[in-house]
Amino acid sequence: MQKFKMYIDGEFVEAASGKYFDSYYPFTGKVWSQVAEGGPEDVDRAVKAAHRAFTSGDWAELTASQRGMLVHRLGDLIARDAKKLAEMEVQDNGKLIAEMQGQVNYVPQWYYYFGGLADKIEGSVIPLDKKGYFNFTRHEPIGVVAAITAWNSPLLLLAWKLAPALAAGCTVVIKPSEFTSASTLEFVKLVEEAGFPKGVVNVVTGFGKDVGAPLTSHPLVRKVAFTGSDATGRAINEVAAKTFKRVTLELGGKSPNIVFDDANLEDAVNGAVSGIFAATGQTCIAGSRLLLQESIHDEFMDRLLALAKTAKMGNPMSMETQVGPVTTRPQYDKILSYIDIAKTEGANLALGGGPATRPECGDGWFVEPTVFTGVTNDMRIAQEEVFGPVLSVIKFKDEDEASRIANDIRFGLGSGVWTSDIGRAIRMSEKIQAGTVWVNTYRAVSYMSPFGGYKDSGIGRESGIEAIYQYLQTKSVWINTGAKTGNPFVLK
Ligand code: TXE
Repeated sequence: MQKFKMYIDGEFVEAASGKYFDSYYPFTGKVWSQVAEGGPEDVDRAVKAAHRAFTSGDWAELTASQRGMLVHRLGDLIARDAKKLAEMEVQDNGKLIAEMQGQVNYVPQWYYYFGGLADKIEGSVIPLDKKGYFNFTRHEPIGVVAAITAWNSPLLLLAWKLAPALAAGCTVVIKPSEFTSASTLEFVKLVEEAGFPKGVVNVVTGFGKDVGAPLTSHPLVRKVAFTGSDATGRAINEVAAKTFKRVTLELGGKSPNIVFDDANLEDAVNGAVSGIFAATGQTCIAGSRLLLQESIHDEFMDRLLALAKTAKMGNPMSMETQVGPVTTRPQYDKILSYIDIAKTEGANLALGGGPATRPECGDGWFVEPTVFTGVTNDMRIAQEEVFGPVLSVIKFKDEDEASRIANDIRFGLGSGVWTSDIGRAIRMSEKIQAGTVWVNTYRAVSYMSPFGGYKDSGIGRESGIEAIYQYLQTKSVWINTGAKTGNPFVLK
């Protein structure tokens, strides 16, 4: 049985408790490895190491260009080992190898982009309204960052935090999900190989209450970057507020995917299926509310169900598989409980509706691709994040009603609009309250484009130039070039 230690101050170490916990392969439901079970003592050691590395020593002495080159080198090493890292992710989260290979192959781009940005962060000279002073600004790294990630895309979600944090000059303590720690611990070997000084990147593994909570409340941590549930995001925000930490929170969603009657229906059906069944629906941007214009509802549903029925389930390591298992046993139970909720709420079950018992699914945690029609937006199945392959279909009459339904929810992460009318596309993109609007496409992301949520879907943005400023703080420097000191009792 493979055992993974945590990584603190440049060394792989056991937890202070000496304990390990089990990690499961979702396709078989069996334990495949064990991970060191950290606690508050390990968190304290890691944060102090990160603080030391931030305040003194080699990292603090590097120029921005040198820092950027290290970050770039890390990207090269990930590209070299992408296959191995992707296979490890599949072991832990059961997502398809086809999806994880694509994802991990793309991860280096975040390190290249932010590595390149490291030495292009310029302050300004302010054209002051006062004579006799010179005023300029500097952008300085904020300090020790806690990066807390979820289980659905461990290395991608980490790259969104780590690449800008390191490029900015911060040091980091990573807490991966207890369900998927292995790939992060394999990845951190590359951090060492790239030549980052010890203490700059640390990984403490364990559970939310034992590791996540003490990390979030630690006085030496200046910023928390988190991806996960809105409930945990809220708890983190409350704790972080007590010590005035900055936060970036990427929480879940219940994204509307809206199809108008002038859309290319074949493309829209593909977009709707990819929006909810790709990654077994376990993505924060899942298009889990499909809004269909009344006039095309029946034809669209015929086509969608025909396509969804062909989805191949089974071994996530096979390139043929299209829908894999659910990542965790609690998540499997949660999805099934939401299917029951929808049934009792009176939604019409049009497809699936329970555990997958196909032989190719073995003992894995599989749920049949499930579709409910006749959903109204006030039902729990329309309002709450399921995070699984469960689609709610809602009818609408016109643009006004579509945008009203789309926005009648506390979330605002992703959204899709399918139409051939450019004016309508732009109008809808203005009306929808969400951090991303995709027009005639769905589930596209890039290291260059800001990503994040409106409303309860989060705070701050990841990716794109603005992401690096979430790890920087601005200092204003005033120099007297000849102004009289004047009356000491009044503001200058
Ligand atoms: O999430 P948690 P879970 C949603 C999805 C899913 C639900 C639960 O709806 O069904 O969340 O998943 C750490 N202080 N998303 O339980 O609890 C935890 O150890 C600090 C959406 O996995 O949010 C893990 O590392 N940290 C999401 C991380 O938080 C704490 C992706 C996320 O766990 C903590 C995944 C605490 N008090 C699930 N408690 C997305 N936005 O994509 C836990 N953690």
